Amino acid sequence: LQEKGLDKQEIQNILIEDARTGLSVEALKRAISNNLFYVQGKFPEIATRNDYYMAVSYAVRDRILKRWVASVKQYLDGKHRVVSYLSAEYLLGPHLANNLINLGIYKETGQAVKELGKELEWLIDKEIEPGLGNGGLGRLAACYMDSLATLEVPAIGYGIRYQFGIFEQDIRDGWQVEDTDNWLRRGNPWEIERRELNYEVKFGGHVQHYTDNNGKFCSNWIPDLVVKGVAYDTPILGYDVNTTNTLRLWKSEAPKSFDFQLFNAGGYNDAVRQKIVCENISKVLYPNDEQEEGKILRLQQQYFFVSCSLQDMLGIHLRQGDKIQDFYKKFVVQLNDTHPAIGVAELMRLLLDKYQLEWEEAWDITTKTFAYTNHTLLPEALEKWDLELFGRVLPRHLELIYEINRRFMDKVTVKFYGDHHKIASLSLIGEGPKKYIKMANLASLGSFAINGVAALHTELLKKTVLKDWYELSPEKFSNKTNGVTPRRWMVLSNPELTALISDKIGEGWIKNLDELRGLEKFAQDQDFQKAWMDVKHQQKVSLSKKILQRLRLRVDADSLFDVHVKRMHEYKRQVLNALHVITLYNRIKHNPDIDMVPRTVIFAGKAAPGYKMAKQIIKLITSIGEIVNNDPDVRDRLKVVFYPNYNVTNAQKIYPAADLSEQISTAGKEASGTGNMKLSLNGALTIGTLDGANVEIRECVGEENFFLFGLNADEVEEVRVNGYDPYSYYNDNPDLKLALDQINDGYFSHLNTDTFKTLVRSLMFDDQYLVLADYQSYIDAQDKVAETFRDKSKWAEMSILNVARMGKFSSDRSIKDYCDEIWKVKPVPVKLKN
Ligand code: B1H
Repeated sequence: LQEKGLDKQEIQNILIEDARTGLSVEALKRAISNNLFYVQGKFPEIATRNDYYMAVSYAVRDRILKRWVASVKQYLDGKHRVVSYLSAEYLLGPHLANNLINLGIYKETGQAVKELGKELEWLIDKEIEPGLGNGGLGRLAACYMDSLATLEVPAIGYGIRYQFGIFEQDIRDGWQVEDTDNWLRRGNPWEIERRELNYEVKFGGHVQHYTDNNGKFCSNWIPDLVVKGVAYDTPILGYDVNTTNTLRLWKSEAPKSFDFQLFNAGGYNDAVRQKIVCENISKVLYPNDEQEEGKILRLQQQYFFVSCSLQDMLGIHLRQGDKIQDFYKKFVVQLNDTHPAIGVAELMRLLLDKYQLEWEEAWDITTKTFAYTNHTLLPEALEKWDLELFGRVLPRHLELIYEINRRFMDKVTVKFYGDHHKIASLSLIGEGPKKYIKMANLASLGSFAINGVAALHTELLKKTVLKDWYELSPEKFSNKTNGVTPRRWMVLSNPELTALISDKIGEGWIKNLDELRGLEKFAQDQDFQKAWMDVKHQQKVSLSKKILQRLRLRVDADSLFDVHVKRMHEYKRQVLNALHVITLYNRIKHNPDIDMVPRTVIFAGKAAPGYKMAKQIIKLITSIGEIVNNDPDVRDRLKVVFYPNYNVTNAQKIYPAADLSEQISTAGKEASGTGNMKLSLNGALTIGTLDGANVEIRECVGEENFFLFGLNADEVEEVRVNGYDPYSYYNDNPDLKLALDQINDGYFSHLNTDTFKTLVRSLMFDDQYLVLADYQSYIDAQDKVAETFRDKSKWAEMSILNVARMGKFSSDRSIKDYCDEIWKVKPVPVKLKN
């Protein structure tokens, strides 16, 4: 720099700047040391692993902040249209490695940390992941945030900063036990608290009506509780771009800390209690996946984050000097299922009561703003709010919903005169012993677009749950098949396969997943097949080590890794898989010398704490494992693993090691699935039903590379209509009968016949999810899997072809489709000024 003729001060400035933003090993090293010293107040001799983790993270964050500031400035200066994603869940997973990859400094940081005498992997493994979601829906939101940034689309994700995320699962005596997820206990270097950015949110009380001086009819909501929402921002950096979007999560607090003047001695206790009530709203994530919970606190959570978010958007819009009428041009608001659907009524309230617009104008703006994604057809997941409860929490919104509905019903009654059934079905309010509000109807009416998350799901939506809405407004409907981000789900979690692929076809596929197609021509190449299977083997060895560490169970890395990982749910049919395991076990017991393909069957997944049946299924799996894994007759031919605490961190270790992906839900029940995509992308072959996105995966990879079994959605319906009798399947199939009898008789439960009583009864006499009907077809498909696995070269070829044809399932493709067909937004490349 001296040679370039810069003076001392200028050089000094560059060095300081470099320590904040430089991407070289030297700059990173200096940055990490600086952070350790100046942010943590530590020096190497006394610094803990977490101190180093924090120091590295802050160093990385500095580099992201530079891009973040540039992005926000550019969005505001250019008045660009912005996507606002409203989601009650974001299942982000660990940040550090992902940010290093997206910044392109993984290697450099590894080297810098090494030169400081530590290992980067050692720090990455230590990270506590933010588990602010239940399963697929929350993880989808995280993949979409990654793709939005990578595609350089201006976007804000809004949600809740739960103090406790999804519970930690432990297995004791074979049963699930829950522990709280205190993810913030060591601090969170990835968020920036924005104390100055806060909004008040009202709850309860009553509404006054009056006519103002101009004769205008006005409403005044007098709440009995006011909560403050404080913004916590997490930068979301795209891959290989400067674009850095914002994930803005709201934390609830009491509006003012104790205002002692206002309280007498008795009031003090009330004040403390109020503070706790306020803070409770963002305290904990509801751990139910696809089971609605009609609790007041849940409604408060939904309204809390939606109100903060809409106030924030309106503020951003108006601060730019634009007309309130143009709000929908600035923001398009995507509803991630109905959890934020109250936004429709809230935007109406803000436009009417705060900004004094007329009804028609407010409704016009509102219905041009929102778009709604439906994620499930399961009736138990459809959100309904008891009207009386709703009115107690949100009295003004109840009035508004009545008025929205009154106007809508007027139109519908004319249009469908006499069709009472249809009119009642379209109403926002359900009648019955108790009235209730139908959130899917509020979302559908208030949105200009409605989409399902896989082709089959969207078709079924139009035929069932949203049939009347489809007939009313077919133009609103479209399909947007889910996708997953290849950055986290390949580059980060499977660096070995990433290297092998990039070696053959370059790195373009990371941003343009269709380029994987280039692998097709190597599918039969012997050397490539070998290298491919070597990588898989290496991953299986790694996972085996984890299993040994965690469960003290030895598994054979040469065996077929048969992987069934997802939330525990009856419709996902982990029980069907368990019946197959028992059947394999019985074959061995029947013929101890049987020549069979060795298998390691790996399950993982959390059960909602209140979901008895799902918990019993976990116990069934662990109980089968106890018998099978300890039976000397079995030797190395069969092992059953229940890997505890399935989360993003663990998923990243499991997917790369999978040979076989279990996607065996009852046809018509899984809206899409995304684990199916991640597993296939990592080279697993799928055994699956024609459900959710499986249908499209099979179309893409080719039917010859997919192990299909079971009834399709139409046949499932037909069986039901004709009167399904599970008992007859039990009676007619000796293998199935034996397996169920064993469970029933306590073969796997120390002869305790109570343990699985409800489970067996439910299967034999009810079987909502047609497990018994699909049993034989599943066993046959599994036998075909095993036969195919014997031919290593064939298997490798199929695996390569699977990966080569997964391009469609990148979340980049999903997001492009949303941008073009629903949001009408364009990329805004962000330039860095140096
Ligand atoms: C999905 C949910 C869900 N669908 C309610 N619905 C929840 C519903 O806390 N709640 O009340 C939580 C989650 N989750 C999943 O969404 C589908 O089952 C998957 O098939 C789909 O892939 C995923 C993403 O679209």
